[in-house]
Amino acid sequence: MKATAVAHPNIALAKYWGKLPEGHNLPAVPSLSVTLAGMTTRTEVHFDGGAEDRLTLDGEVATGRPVARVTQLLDLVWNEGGRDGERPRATVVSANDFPTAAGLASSASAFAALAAAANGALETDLTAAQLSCIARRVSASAGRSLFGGFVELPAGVGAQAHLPAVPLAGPDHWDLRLVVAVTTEEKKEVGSTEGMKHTAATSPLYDAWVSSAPAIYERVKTAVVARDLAALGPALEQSALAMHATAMAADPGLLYWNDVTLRTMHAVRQLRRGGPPAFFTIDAGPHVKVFCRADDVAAISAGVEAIEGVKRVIVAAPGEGARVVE
Ligand code: 2P0
Repeated sequence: MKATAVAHPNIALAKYWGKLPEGHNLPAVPSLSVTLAGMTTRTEVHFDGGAEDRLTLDGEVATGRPVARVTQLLDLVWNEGGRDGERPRATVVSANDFPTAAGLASSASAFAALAAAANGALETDLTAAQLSCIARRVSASAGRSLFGGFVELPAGVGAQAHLPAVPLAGPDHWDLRLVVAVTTEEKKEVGSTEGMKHTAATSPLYDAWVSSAPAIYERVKTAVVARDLAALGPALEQSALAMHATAMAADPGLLYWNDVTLRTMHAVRQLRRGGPPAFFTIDAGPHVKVFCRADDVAAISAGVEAIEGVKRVIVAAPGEGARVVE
């Protein structure tokens, strides 16, 4: 009744932003991500009974929504795994070896690790696809971290509950590097769940985003399959900028960028003029994530580190999916 699993964050090359109104946390647009090596969430689940589930995150006892999401996920593993009766409550201890404020989607690795650990502890023998579907229902991007390498999450259709992410190519498919420019040590103001709900409800650009995102995603996918960075770069920048433009047009507008975010985008475009190819993406926060070839990572990370206001850089390569380690 006890197991430990690890999982890694992922960064979307084609962004997910917005959910279908039907429920089950179904994405309104398809996304494509790369799971990262190096940064790890390690989660132990022990179904040791008691009145309610308990969660310790990075050494601190958590309460409220994070615990409710843990309970939701553990209930799903119990039910989908075909276990009957009352689920024993669990003690969950989770820790990240990377800073939560660095915009590296710690909810993705957290719920992927939790799904894998719960499946191990309960011996429910759910497949990676089933666990991906369960994690996706709690946090959509977490569904992608069940798999390593390059991973797709299709858009939902209607009110289907079953929608797992799908592995496209393993971590060895393409030796890309991600250079994260950390632009502030402050935590972001508006969480993703809340931000996308607000965008869908109030942005006049939301319908245009939903109808245009699939074509951008197809360009990203074709470029990833062909390992074509010159084709991937413009598509991944367009995906991020279209997502942010849509969120900025909400009422009131969501502005995830700071001055360093904007300066870094311009500097990355300047760096690649005559230099090695490098392209940026930005999630629901102020940090800038720059993709480049492994051979160019020293030059690109030195260039990014030198941008005024960048606090530090983190470099990551494609990595493995979630797995039980104990
Ligand atoms: C993504 N993001 O595709 C996009 C781009 C952030 C910006 O998925 O409400 O934590 O839990 O499903 O998955 C972050 O949102 O949101 C995210 P929920 P999630 O990576």
